[in-house]
Amino acid sequence: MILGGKTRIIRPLYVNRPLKPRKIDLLKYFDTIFESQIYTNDGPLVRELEERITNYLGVKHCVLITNGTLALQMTLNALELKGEVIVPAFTFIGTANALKWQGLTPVFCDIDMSTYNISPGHCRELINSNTAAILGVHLWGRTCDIDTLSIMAKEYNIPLIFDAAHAFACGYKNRLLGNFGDAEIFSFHATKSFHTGEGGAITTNDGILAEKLREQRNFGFVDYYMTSTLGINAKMSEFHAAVGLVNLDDFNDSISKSRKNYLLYKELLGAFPEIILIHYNPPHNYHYIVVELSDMAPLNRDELVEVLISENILARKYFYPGCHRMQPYGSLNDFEELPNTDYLATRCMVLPGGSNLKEVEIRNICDVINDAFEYHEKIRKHLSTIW
Ligand code: T4K
Repeated sequence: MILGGKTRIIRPLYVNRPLKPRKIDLLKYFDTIFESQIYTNDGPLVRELEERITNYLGVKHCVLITNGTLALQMTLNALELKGEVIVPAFTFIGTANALKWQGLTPVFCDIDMSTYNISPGHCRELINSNTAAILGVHLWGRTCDIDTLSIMAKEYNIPLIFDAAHAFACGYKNRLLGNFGDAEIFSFHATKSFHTGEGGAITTNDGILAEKLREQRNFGFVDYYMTSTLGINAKMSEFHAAVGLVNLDDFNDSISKSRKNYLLYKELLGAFPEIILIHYNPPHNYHYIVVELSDMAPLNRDELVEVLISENILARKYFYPGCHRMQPYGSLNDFEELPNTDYLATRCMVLPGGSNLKEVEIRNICDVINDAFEYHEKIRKHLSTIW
């Protein structure tokens, strides 16, 4: 299509279409909401979902929050951090922004090429007397080097927090994420493997922290009149919790479908030695189809994304260009050097994935990649006339 003609893909294929909650079950929950007239403020469905998530993850406490960004901010606030926080630049901008909104300074760390996550070696180099905490991100559900980071955090007596926004149902050494560091946060945004439409959670095994977070999410109230802390409104509504309860019933089935789709991609992309599909260790949610293009590929990442978009395959360049090159931290021309981050940010892309994708759609996507590589010279010439 980029060279003319018609695309074979009529329905646009998005990265991570949301899981559809079953309507009948959702309406039953809505009936109970209308019947009780409790719409929000720590209602029964929020409490039920919190209990089911604690059981699912095997963690002691789950505090549901309006979204993942606020979950991060609340955690940073509850830990009363001041100064610098070491965080990878290769993440969604929301991770860094949560720090900035809390008056903290993000100090961008490079990534380890074996995990694409925070490099423990570089992290250690960045620690100084102003370091208030380490914030690791389990990008695409691949786990950070939790053991090394835990030892380091203990050694310097600083909190360790994990942004597990992508990582619901992913595990590390026989335990599901949500159990590590001082606290972990999840995003339950519509695009995540498990979602509540908008939403998030903080999980922790620290009961005092969990109690503080519960008060904090409701303006700091401990009873009708008195507050214990600087609070905010970060409550999840009953309607969002209802979506979560229905989705949780179907979640394991959804993971199986995502895994099947991931494995089909693995088989078909195996035909292209220049495309590396990132590997997942089980347990994993298999939600993201992340590929890295080697420098031997006939088209580079940006060229291939352009071709895919012209064919209605809405691939995304997550997480280009890296937070260190984005406002308010830097710009495309004014940034700190982070060699691994800069390398990956120009070579990685996310293809449509998740449980909604059909086998024929995956086959079509791989056929388009095949054609794009075959006609790479014409495509490159064409793109050079429009870029
Ligand atoms: N930490 C990390 C590591 C994160 O990745 C995120 C969020 C956070 C923290 C913060 O968590 P939240 O505060 O968001 O809970 C999306 C999501 O909005 C964001 O949640 C996510 N990470 C980020 C990676 O992706 P955009 O701006 O790229 O989303 P958008 O609207 O372009 O949607 C992506 C694709 O999904 C589109 O191709 C269309 C499809 N889509 C999207 C929505 C919203 C649907 O099919 N239906 C929908 O309802 O940020």
